[in-house]
Amino acid sequence: MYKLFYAQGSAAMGVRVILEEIGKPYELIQSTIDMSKPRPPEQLAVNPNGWVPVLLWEGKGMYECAAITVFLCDRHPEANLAPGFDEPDRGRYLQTLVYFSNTVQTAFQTFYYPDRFADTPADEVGARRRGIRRLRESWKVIDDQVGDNEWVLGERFSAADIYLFMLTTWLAPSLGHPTTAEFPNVRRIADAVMLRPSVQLVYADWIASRENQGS
Ligand SMILES: N[C@@H](CCC(=O)N[C@@H](CS)C(=O)NCC(=O)O)C(=O)O
Repeated sequence: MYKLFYAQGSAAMGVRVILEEIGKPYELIQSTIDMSKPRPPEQLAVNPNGWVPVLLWEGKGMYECAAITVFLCDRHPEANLAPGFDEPDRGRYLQTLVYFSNTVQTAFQTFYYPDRFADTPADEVGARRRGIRRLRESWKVIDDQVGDNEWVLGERFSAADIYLFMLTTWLAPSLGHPTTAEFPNVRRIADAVMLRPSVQLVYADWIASRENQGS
């Protein structure tokens, strides 16, 4: 049985979608991304950084969303969420997951956690502004990479598409972020991923609030 330290709106939601797709039993352990609230000690024991997702299984634990994604998809090849070691798309799959993690997510962090990137509170406004510009730059690279392809890897759906969808849900145009309308290839994939039952379940609240806003 997998256990996932979880918080609404966080990167743990993408991991939960993958667990749903795999179809094995899992348990969510409620955590938080609220910086004023404590994290469960069991979560901190695995990830002293205090962020989610954190996955537990068979007495072991790990963190980092991209690493958990690779780990779970390799452990459950029957779910067909990732190219195998010798398949031609394996390189692009790994490249995209790592790029999402170290470049697109870092752009989001620069905006959402500017104190981690700015030396003084006064510098945080600039960090946020740079974060928004970096979002534009890094999403454009993905949009160009996708081009006319149906999915991130071309004709084959994969966990990289789920990851892409999760990251698009963090774009907040009301806060000055770009909208997915600027990245039509990304948007096409995100819209298709949203139709999957796993995503409808995990993102039900997000999908409902988006529909209420008429977007
Ligand atoms: N590099 C980590 C980043 C995870 C991350 O930033 N998680 C956020 C929510 S999306 C979080 O837990 N924030 C609260 C905190 O940093 O304490 C990953 O990809 O798993």
